[in-house]
Amino acid sequence: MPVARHESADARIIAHVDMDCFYVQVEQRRQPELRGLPTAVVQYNEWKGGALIAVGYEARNFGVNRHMRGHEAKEACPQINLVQVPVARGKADLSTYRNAGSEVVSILSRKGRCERASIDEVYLDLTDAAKAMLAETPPESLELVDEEALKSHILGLKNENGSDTKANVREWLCRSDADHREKLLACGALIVAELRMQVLKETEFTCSAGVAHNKMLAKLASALNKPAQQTVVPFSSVKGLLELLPVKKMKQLGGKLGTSLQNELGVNAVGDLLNFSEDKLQELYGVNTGTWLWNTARGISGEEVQARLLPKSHGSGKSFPGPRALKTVDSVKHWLNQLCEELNERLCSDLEQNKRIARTLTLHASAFKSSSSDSFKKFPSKSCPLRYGAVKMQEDAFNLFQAGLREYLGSCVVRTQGTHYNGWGITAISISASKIMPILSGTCSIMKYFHGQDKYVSSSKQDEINFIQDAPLSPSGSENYSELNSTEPPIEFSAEEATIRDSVSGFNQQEVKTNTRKEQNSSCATLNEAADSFTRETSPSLSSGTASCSVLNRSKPPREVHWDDSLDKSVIVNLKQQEQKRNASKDKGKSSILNFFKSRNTPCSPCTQKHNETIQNAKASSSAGGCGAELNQVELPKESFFKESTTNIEQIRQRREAWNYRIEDIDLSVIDELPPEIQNEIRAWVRPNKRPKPGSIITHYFLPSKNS
Ligand code: TTP
Repeated sequence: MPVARHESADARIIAHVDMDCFYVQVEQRRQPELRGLPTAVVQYNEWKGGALIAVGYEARNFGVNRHMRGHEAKEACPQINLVQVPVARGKADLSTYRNAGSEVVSILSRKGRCERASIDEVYLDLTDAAKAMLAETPPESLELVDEEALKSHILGLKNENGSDTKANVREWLCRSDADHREKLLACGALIVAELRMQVLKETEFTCSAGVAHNKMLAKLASALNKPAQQTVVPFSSVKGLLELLPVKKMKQLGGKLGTSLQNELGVNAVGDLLNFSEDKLQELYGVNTGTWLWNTARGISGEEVQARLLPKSHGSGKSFPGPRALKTVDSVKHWLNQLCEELNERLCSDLEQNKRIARTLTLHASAFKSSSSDSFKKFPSKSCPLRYGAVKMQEDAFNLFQAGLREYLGSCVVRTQGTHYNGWGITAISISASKIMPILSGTCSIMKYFHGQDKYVSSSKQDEINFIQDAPLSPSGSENYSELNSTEPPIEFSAEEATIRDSVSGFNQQEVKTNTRKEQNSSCATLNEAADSFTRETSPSLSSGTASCSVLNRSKPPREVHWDDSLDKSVIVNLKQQEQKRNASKDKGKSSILNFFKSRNTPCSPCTQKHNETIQNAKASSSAGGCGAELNQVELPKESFFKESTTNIEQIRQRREAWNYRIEDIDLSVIDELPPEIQNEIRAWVRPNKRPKPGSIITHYFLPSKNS
């Protein structure tokens, strides 16, 4: 549902930047001999030449469009170059495109708040930059205006009597009698032109942009003049822009709501909405949507540009149209395994580079039943707490699938194995990771966890995954399903085969900034920093009596579907594996985890220092070897740091105070979801007459903050 937001009276300068035929440009940069030639990118599946997913502008001149397959494109334009999307694990691998998008974002974000809205589009809030320009070098004072800015399309600016267009634009940009808001808009246009030139210079990519007073108008404007152009929307031309705009072209109106406006109210253009009062629209569509429609008709939108350079979710999916539908449990399992491997790799990379973790795993599928009266029934989407590690994720995804299938078939019994056709088929399947949040180190991260975690996070046993949430498929059907947030633009799932464009779809976490940082420092350092959090967060497991890093051994089945388990062990194993690959040549035989401990010279607290010392000691007694062996050998002496946790309540309180941690800060509603030993201890805090159980491990959940 659209959300009506109050638009501030202060002028804002918002830009929407959209790359031109993005995948084609990426391929043309990779193969410069394709530049200037008709080119399109086709999907992995080769049936009829593969589905076109991106079409270059030279090819568009021949009538080639995205709804064609390769063969049709060849008919329309025999000389067209069809480049196949890169492939990994039997499916499209979009990492090259995501990374290319990151390059662009890193440039655009230099001038203002930047929201990465999809793999190739970005919103920018340039209000501050525009104000600064107006104060320091107002356009009217400029002797020379950039050529790129002079090519701007200013909506509503008349070019009378064949006058020089650029001269007109120059005059508009440099007006001294314009009102403050329009002057800021002119500054915005100059800034965006400069940014676009910079993008071209640094990445060789062209982009188009819209510059307006809000996101909605900027987005509409960026599509008006492509490729490599920009369009500016002064207030005075908003009415003209919306007057004839087909409702279905407006963001949020492409689906059922737009159809309802057309069918029920005869509203075909956004401007037609002006005929309805706010009351009437509220009466018909509810207060919020009614107000949103009323505002939209007037070009009013208070939606903020969110500071977001990283994706809100990651998704991986594949479709199996027509005869390729998956009809056996085994085939579904095979593909789920591929998707999970990819997703896990991306999540680990996100964790390593951005120190973010995802909380929720969701499975979506499109299915059919061969004999059914309710053949339109949708395959229910299923979610569960996300556990890191490909194997765990594969298990969970498969359990989600089975639960969905049971519900879909209306049967309690579903074969868990088999190569036989059972009267159902899967035509698309995807898994996504959402509720991604940063992990901060120490107490802070734990606090965040307690306050930020979803109430439904379960601590149920691994094999009894709680299906905590049925995430419905998007209204438009099966295709938009890597996105869990309905306010986001839909993600298109291309007809043949798709790795879903993550929500805010599909760009990678491999932020250029982070990459640059990574290049500057050693990748090990990044990993170490990430592992820092794990050290703390793994403490409960490490201290649980049998205290040993053997818990990191992947072969040991996990006890619970719970945050600490899902994060610590397998993530470290994953990170370790990644780093081992990188360091294989120079660091043979050494464990990255142990390297990490070794490299921590500046402990943030006495406690962590002891902790690190303990592990260092343990390391000293361990021999070099493979990951599992080495980690298994890190036997933690029971008499050391962990002994502290068995002190009496007074000591705990003192330590707690020393850490500046307040018990009131614990969200008690999540206590039941913690491991039993932690529950006992927190309850003891809450009811101080009850002593914590010996062998307490709570201290490790509330490690000192760096400052204390
Ligand atoms: P778009 O921005 O929709 O299109 P585009 O950049 O190719 O072309 P335009 O200049 O008209 O904006 O999509 C960005 C990329 O996303 C596109 O290059 C390929 C990919 N994509 C898909 O994989 N599947 C899809 O269904 C769509 C629409 C795009």
